Amino acid sequence: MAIKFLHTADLHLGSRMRSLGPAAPDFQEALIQSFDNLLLEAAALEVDLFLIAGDFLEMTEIEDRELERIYDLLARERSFLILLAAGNHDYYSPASPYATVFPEIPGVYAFPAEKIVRLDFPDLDTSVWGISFSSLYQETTLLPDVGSEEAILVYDGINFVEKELDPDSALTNKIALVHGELLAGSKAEGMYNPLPSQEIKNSKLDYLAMGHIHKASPLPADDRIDRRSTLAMYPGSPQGLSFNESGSRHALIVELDNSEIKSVSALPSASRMFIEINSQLDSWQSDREIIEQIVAQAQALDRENYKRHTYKIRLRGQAPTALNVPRLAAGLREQIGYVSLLDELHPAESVEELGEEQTLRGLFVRKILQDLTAVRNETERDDLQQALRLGLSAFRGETLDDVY
Ligand SMILES: [Mn+2]
Repeated sequence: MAIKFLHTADLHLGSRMRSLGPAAPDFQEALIQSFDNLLLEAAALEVDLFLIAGDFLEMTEIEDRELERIYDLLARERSFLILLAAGNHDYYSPASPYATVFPEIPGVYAFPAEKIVRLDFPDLDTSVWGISFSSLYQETTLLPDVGSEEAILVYDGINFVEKELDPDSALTNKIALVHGELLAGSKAEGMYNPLPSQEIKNSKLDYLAMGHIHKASPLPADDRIDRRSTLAMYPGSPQGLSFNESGSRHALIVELDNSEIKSVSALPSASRMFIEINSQLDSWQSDREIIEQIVAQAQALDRENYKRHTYKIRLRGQAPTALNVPRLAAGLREQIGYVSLLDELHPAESVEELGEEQTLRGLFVRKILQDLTAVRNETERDDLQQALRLGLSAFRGETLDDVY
């Protein structure tokens, strides 16, 4: 029988993201918003199961009011079940909400940490294995494989009912849910549940829903899926937490039919994005022209929602005369929201002429030009060009404390 499920992980709900400064509250809210959107999309797509492979909550940072909101979202009426395995940021303990409040929410199941549990869904002809982290670290492999179960629960449409252990009685579609680090080969060394790919390959699972790595696994083309092997995937974080997780993010929608993967597709999930833009400037450009150019670049990436994102913009090319970078940043904030500017501009003045002056400025320019002839890489060149430009600004008597 065919089933459809959503696979996500690493939501880190409740993360404070302090490094974002004034943008932090917007992104804290975006985390919860993105989860809410995923629940709504899952309903629209009529999935059977919603799988969360750990680091759902940022347990040491989450506020009680956020937890209440998440509880309300989980308790909202929906047509599918939510299954969760805890990771290193939200490990399962007797005091964790997974053990205290979650069991009261209908249709939500958090796998315990002390044993591998198999859940049977006879109506879906599907069994799901899973286990949670019990502490920050998990140095031995926990792969909830077919046959490794220590308890079986059968979903009767309302409750999970314990059944006698019978490993051979698993249903046709076989899925496992776990947080861990995928390793190449058969070596199993790591702090966060090392999962050797050889062991996964030898497993009897159809699909392994993983979490921990925030970068999504590449999507396999439908005609390239090895249907005799286990497909192990990371969906990546559905909402970026920093500029290390820039651009669009997604959850996975997987269709499984009689133990065969039919399709794996990406469901866009980020309500706000981290976006990096390089903008090439010319020395003749006015402030208005520069702002128009950068706004157009942001719009080209997301015409509808470009004002919701946060931007890191690298200014490159020739520095417009007496450019005031902080004022430019303020002008951009009026148009596109949170912006930080990285000044990587090159000086536009004729430095060779300046270098012939018998002045302190001439000496400074000659020294930099000499160093520039010996640079070993682009970074060194950019640094020297910026030093030259800032130095020349200082000689013109401009204040430097607002340059960044
Ligand atoms: Mn993790």
